Amino acid sequence: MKKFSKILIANRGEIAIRVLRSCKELGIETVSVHSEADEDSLHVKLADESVCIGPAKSSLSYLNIPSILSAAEITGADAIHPGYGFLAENEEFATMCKKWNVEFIGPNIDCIHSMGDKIESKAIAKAAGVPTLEPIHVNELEDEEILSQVKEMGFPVIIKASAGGGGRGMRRVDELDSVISTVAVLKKEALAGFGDDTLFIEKYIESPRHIEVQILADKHGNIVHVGERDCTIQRRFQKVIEESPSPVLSPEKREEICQSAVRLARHVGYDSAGTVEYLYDLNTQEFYFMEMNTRIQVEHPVTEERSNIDLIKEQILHACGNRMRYSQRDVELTGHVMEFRINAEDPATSMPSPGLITHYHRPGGLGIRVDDYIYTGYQVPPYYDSMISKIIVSGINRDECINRARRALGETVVGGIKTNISLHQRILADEDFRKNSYDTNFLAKKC
Ligand code: MV4
Repeated sequence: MKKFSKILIANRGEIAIRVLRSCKELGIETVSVHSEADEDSLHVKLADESVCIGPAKSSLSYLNIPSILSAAEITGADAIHPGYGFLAENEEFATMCKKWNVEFIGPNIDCIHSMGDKIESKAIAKAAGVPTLEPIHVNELEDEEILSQVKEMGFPVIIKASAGGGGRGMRRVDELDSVISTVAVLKKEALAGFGDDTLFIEKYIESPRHIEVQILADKHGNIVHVGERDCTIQRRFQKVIEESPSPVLSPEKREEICQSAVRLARHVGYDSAGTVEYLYDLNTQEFYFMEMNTRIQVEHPVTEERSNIDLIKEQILHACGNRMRYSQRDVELTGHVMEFRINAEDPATSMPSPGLITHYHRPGGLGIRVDDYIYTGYQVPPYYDSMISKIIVSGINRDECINRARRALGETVVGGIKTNISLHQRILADEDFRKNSYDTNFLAKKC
């Protein structure tokens, strides 16, 4: 087995710790990096060594490419794991890693590039035979042509920025009179926000579920899927609860959606861990490709708990050139798993609530996994993402999972700051959630 000797982890919080754990089990030395605000963070204490890469502000530290590459150089790291967020899907960073002869643990640069553009990735998905919503290419058309094509498509439609994401740069439109004015507003917003005013229009799905498929691929053309996750419970485009299996898919649809993700991965020459996102239309039971995320995601533990596969360990081994240790037949998915993102935030307003954790008690018992980075006496800094912990709950079926989750969240104590634990408890008590009768509008309507 080929192995890196030292990996630098270019991230913080729970994901930095999560990556450290896989490195340690592989016998690989670890370097963490930290900002001036993170000197007391657990990812610094748990690594073999740590390098300060800049001030608190992430643009000057966790996003500071020269600083991170210098840290790799002086510590002799032969690879960098970016985690998620920050530099995980940054083509320039992956290119700089190659130039400085340090392995970027992720897919090849061509995949990062082509999947980073919504219009290009959609065209590639279509070419791979993956169902897509047919786009109207706004920037290539005169106003009159846009209107006639939208009329043919039928309302409602949604206008999206090609460079947008996370719900930014998109608007639903319900009548012809608003199309041209909304295009103008979104173009301006997209140019200011992403430096690119490319827009497209597609049919608006009124009652969608967000379903995504986990992919694992090596550098020798071997690709498997590790089942799907249902991430429909979101608030303002932030995922709140993720689960697997999706309770809305028939076995036949599940096989279809998972195989289509493998087809896309094969078509683009994918060679790492990745996720293909879909909208699943509850009214027609059809699924449509949305985007592909070329990184390990926050909710990867949901898949790990159902498959018993350490996705980050495999990702590291594949980056080093090893062959996949699993065939599709070896991937066995069992039970029902849910992940609850615990955020340092006011549950009433979703505003961040950083500060001193005066007391922390994490839940335990059968079927509970906690991926966190906080401890009693830790000061949650105000500069970064507000997620402090993920509680991952496994059960034999969805009912047991829900009842176990209510028990586990009830045991959890985070003193000194506000958290969204009460929001989770309200969702778990909701009749429609329990009956699996909801779409992506659930939290906007209810909580
Ligand atoms: C849509 C849609 C309905 N129809 N596209 C929001 C984030 C971005 N990744 C895609 N999004 C949506 N695209 C069409 N054609 C509804 C959403 C959407 C959504 C999607 C997934 C999870 C939660 C959501 C909440 C609101 C809107």
